[in-house]
Parts: sequence; structure tokens; C-alpha cells
Amino acid sequence: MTTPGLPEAAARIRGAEHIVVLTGAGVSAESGVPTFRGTTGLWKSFRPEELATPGAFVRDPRLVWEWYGWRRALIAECDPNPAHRALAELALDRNGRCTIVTQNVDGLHHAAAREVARLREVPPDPAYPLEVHGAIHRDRCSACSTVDETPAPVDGTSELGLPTCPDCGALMRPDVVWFGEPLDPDTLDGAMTAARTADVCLVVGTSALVHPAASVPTVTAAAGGAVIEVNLEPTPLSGHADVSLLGPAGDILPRLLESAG
Ligand code: BJW
Ligand code: ZN
Repeated sequence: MTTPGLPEAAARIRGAEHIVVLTGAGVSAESGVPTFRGTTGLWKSFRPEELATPGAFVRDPRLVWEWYGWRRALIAECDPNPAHRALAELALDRNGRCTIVTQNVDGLHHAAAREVARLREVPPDPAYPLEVHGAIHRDRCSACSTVDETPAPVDGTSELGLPTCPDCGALMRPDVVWFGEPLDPDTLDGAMTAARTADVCLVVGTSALVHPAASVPTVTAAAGGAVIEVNLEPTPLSGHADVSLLGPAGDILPRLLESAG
């Protein structure tokens, strides 16, 4: 199958010294993880202000935990797809000259990197990828800095079943970034530094609407780099992209990165 723009995109990737990749929910859609926007996205059935803001958690922590419990269980059944694997291979091949920045909280990039490292018999990079919106499988305290990397399943049916902090007694919450919350400054700084120094920014499966993550390609473009977009459909970024590849990430990325060498 031919994809218009693919040879040009592959040539730009081949010639790039540094690459930054920004991924969004679309990269995990073929794994079965729902996206947020669009006709089948989570925000069609659930209101973000009732579930994904600090105010929502203060008003009704049980409801928020019920929703996150449902999503955790759904994601636990999902495996990385060829797009996650192709990016993990790209990062390993480029040995520090490719930074993957993901808005996804599902851990599937990390799982793909572990798989690829195991097959190649090299140690996985524990810092891969930069997860700018956190990780859904972790809990963190809503009041202090305590984090639980391996929490027990949460019973979101009653407020009494919600987890509390072993250090200060406040409610634990999912370790994700909600609307109106700042991103972790070191992670964001890593993403923006990679964006500034990249010759190519590859943007995969994101509506490119949510800031500051959506600024990653604009930062690369402002520093003189090229922007390549992979998405099922045009986005607000498409008009500014140097190459726009339309199609599923799980089909396009393996062909693109194979062709880039
Ligand atoms: C495929 C595909 C396939 C499908 N192949 N493609 C104006 C008004 C109000 C607020 C703001 C404003 N301007 C800026 C803001 C701030 C706000 C923001 O950006 N809002 C905009 C929406 C307007 N940003 C924030 O609040 C951020 N924080 C912040 O700015 O802090 C400042 C601060 C500083 C100091 C003190 C205090 C504050 C935080 C944003 C956090 C976003 N959180 C969420 C939830 C994470 C947790 C969770 O998962 O529960 O992050 S919202 C949701 O959107 C999630 C995603 O990471 C994020 C981006 O979504 P994404 O990944 O782009 O998904 P979709 O669904 O939108 O798109 C999928 C795409 O894939 C589509 O294009 C499809 O076509 C495509 N696709 N299948 C290829 N197979
Ligand atoms: Zn605490």
C-alpha cells in the first residue's frame, strides 16, 4: 500500500541527527485503548470537568476513582501494537538521539520498549518514554509527595474503600495530570529541550489541542526543524506540518521507520 508523503517523511527522518516524537491517544487506539475526542472518544460519554480536574476529585473522589478503576482494568487487558514497537526500535537504534514524549498514561510505550530490549538482549531504558501526563497504574497522595508504584485495585463503589496515604492519611489519587494542573517540571523541561534540539518532530495520533504538550512540534518548527504528522485525519497541526501522513499509526509507523532505515 502506498501512502502519499511517506518517501519524503522517511528521507527527513533518515537525514535527522535528533528526533523528537510526540504521541497521543491515537497511537494506542489499535491496542484497544479509547481516545478522548472524536465520535468514539471518552469525552463523548464522560464530562472531563467531572472526572479529570482537581475540583472533581475534591467534590466526588469516589466517582473519579470509579472511572479510573474502570480505565485501569480496560488498559490492563491491552498490549502494545506495531506502532509502539516501531517507536521503541527507533529509540534503541538511535541510542539517545531520539526522545519519545507521550501524553498517554497507559504505559504501552514502556511495555513495548521492554519487549524490544528483551528480544535484542539489551537492558531496557527505565526512563523511556517521557510521560508528560503521568501514569494511570500509579497512585500518588493528594496532599504530600508519596507515590505508590504498585497499588492494590481500588474499590470505587464506596468512599470507605478509597486508598489513603500511608504517610499523611490523605486520599491517594491516580498519578496523572488533570486539567488545570502543572506538568512535572523536569519531565516537561526534558520534552521541550528535545523539541528545541530536534531536526524532526514526528507527531503521532494526537489531536494536538492540549497544552503545553501540543507545543512540542511548534517548538521544533520555531527552531528550524521539520514536523511530520501521522494521524487518521487532519488536525489543527496539519496545516503547519511539513509532511502529513493520513492512516492508522500501526500501519504507517512500521513502514515509515523501516523505509527510513
Ligand atoms: C489515530 C488513530 C490511529 C485515532 N492512528 N491516529 C483554554 C481554556 C482552558 C484551558 C486551557 C486553555 N488553553 C490552555 C489551557 C490549559 C489546558 C488545555 O490545554 N486545554 C485545552 C483543551 C484548551 N491544559 C492544562 O490544563 C494542562 N496544564 C496546564 O496547562 O497547567 C498550567 C499550570 C501551571 C502552573 C500551575 C497550574 C497550572 C494539563 C493538561 C492535562 C491533560 N490531561 C488529560 C487527562 C490525563 C489523565 C487521564 O488520562 O485520565 O490528558 S486530558 C486528555 O487530553 C489526556 C490526553 O493526554 C490529552 C491529549 O489528548 P490526545 O492524546 O491528543 O487524544 P485525542 O483523543 O484528543 O486525539 C486522538 C487523535 O488520534 C485524534 O486526532 C485521532 O484522529 C487520532 N487517531 N486513532 C493514528 N489508529
Ligand atoms: Zn500523603
